[in-house]
Amino acid sequence: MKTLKIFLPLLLVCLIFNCKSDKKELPTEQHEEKATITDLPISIITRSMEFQMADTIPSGWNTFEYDNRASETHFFRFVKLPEGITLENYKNEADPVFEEGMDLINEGKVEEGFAALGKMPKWFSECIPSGGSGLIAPKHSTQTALFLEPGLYAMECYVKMPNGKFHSTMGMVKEVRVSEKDSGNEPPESTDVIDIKEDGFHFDRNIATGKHVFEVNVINQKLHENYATSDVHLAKISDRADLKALEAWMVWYDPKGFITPVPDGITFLGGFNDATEGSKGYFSVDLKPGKYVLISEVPNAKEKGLMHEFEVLE
Ligand SMILES: [Cu+2]
Repeated sequence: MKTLKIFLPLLLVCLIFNCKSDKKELPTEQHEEKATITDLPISIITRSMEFQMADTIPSGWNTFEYDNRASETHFFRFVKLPEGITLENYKNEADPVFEEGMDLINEGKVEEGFAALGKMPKWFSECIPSGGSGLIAPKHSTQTALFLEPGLYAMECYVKMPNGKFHSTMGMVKEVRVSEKDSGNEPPESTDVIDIKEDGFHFDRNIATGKHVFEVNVINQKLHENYATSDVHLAKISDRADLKALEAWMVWYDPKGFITPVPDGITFLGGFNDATEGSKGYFSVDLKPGKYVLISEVPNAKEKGLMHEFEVLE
């Protein structure tokens, strides 16, 4: 476990931080229907196990419209790479370490698995989680507004396939250049605020049906046992959903965690992925009446205050 602790910060930082959503201009008819963020969105499409997106985007505030047309739950996150490191390093030096570690854990060799994860290259700890979307269900789309500094980024999804392989090792990793040119966009106006503090989520209200733009403020950030940081995923929960099962599923290094299919009765609707303390991001959702949960991808989310049920009223 000591080795895990050594690599976790890297992993966590690199894997877990990311996103904010921004604004976009939708076609008129859609504009009326969506909880808009603003300005022209940057389109991301997944049809299977890939990200279809521009290779270079402006810096500053951008809204990302992530259209998950695949049959699996996915997400995207941006990790700012250290100077001199490219996606090739990420794919050739970091991803295989995760794969080896996860394979061993899946075989029941937990200590060996964590020891393998400890072999992460030194530069990995210098990666900066820069936000991203929350998990998004198949055939759903989500808008996320993020503030990105210029630089080179790895964009990835590390949900696992039913065979235990990370999506990132199956093609869901992409190099993105964030240029010096600023988008000129302002952050969106929010309808609801979720603060992440030392004691978890601060968001207590039941809210009304309709369009919402959630603002997520990372006031306090921490690295959890699974090297993940406190982030936000929103899911609609049906009466048959087992929230204990969901809580366990959110932990990627559990052989049954972060693997598809997601637990029964859970539909993920986006959120705000790992980001550094002091950062902020937005995501928009058109909410229907029913029960929902906000949850972080960390162990024991409930007792950490990072799992919060609420209701959307008519
Ligand atoms: Cu994925």
